[in-house]
Amino acid sequence: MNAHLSRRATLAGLAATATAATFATPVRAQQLTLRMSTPASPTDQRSLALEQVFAPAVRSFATYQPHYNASLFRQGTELEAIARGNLEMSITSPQELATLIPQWSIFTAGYLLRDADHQKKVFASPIMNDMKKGVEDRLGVKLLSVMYLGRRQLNLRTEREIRTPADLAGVKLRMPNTEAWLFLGQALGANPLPLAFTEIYTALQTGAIDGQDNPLPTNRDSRFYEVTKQIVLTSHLVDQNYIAFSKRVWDRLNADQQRTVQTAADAAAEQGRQAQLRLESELEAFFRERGLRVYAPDIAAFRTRVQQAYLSSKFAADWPRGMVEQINAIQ
Ligand code: KDO
Repeated sequence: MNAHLSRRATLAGLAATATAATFATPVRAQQLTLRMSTPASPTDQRSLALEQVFAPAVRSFATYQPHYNASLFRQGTELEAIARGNLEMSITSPQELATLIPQWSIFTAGYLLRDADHQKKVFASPIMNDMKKGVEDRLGVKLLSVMYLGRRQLNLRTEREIRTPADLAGVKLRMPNTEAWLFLGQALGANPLPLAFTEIYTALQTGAIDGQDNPLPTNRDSRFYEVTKQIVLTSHLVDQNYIAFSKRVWDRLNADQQRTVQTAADAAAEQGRQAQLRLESELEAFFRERGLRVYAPDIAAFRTRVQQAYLSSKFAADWPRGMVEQINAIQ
């Protein structure tokens, strides 16, 4: 806990230095390389959208340089890298933000956001202004746009049917390595084990874990279907990522360039969102053809248990007052 606090304080200091050191001369193409680090694969729809839409839009003043499969920075260390001035962009998540700014854990709660449209409207709404400003001020990171990863589903190598959270007792469920992610695994009724995204396939293959949770497009892209037997359609989290951009770099851009970056990020996020939605609607059939069982459990039982777990958790104490109700009210 103390280590956490001092890490937060250090990052706030770094971000302040970053802002003070900015200069306003417009940036030229040869000066600016936008290194983007992500654990995602190059064929993930978010990666494709950034390459196909974002990169060409900013080409006159910036070179977009993606690094996939966590090859530049380890999963979960990217925000710190941006805060320190060692990285320009990442695809971050509320779970990563929550490790540094606890109020962000509100978006790690299962069964809160309803769907992709709700997610997009919530991110654009004024209730997010303070949250976004907090990330800029404390980490030196601008959250440009929200990217839809999809509805997370359980994907298991075991055959036992899962109808309710009780059926997950003892199931070793891989989760990303943050406190908020591990809590989600526990809230679902499983025994959560932390593991980096890039290690999932081998862990499923060897039986080090019984399963993992990710949206259907990710399960296909990373070929998890080759080493699992069933997908349980819990839809427990409408998962979101954010295009994270260094505020230090942003402040070096002129107003036109800033507008271009913002528009390009929104357009890339939209392309990615539509692609993920299309894939989600097609992929159940794909997995069934490959021999997996794909079925819906008792979703009400999962929803009730997960929502109760979050509302009575220590995380909820950090959520901005009234924000759950405000999120629910956005149509
Ligand atoms: C994962 O590690 O399961 C996860 O889906 C978590 C997301 O927040 C996101 O970081 C994603 O991995 C990576 O981008 C890899 O697709």
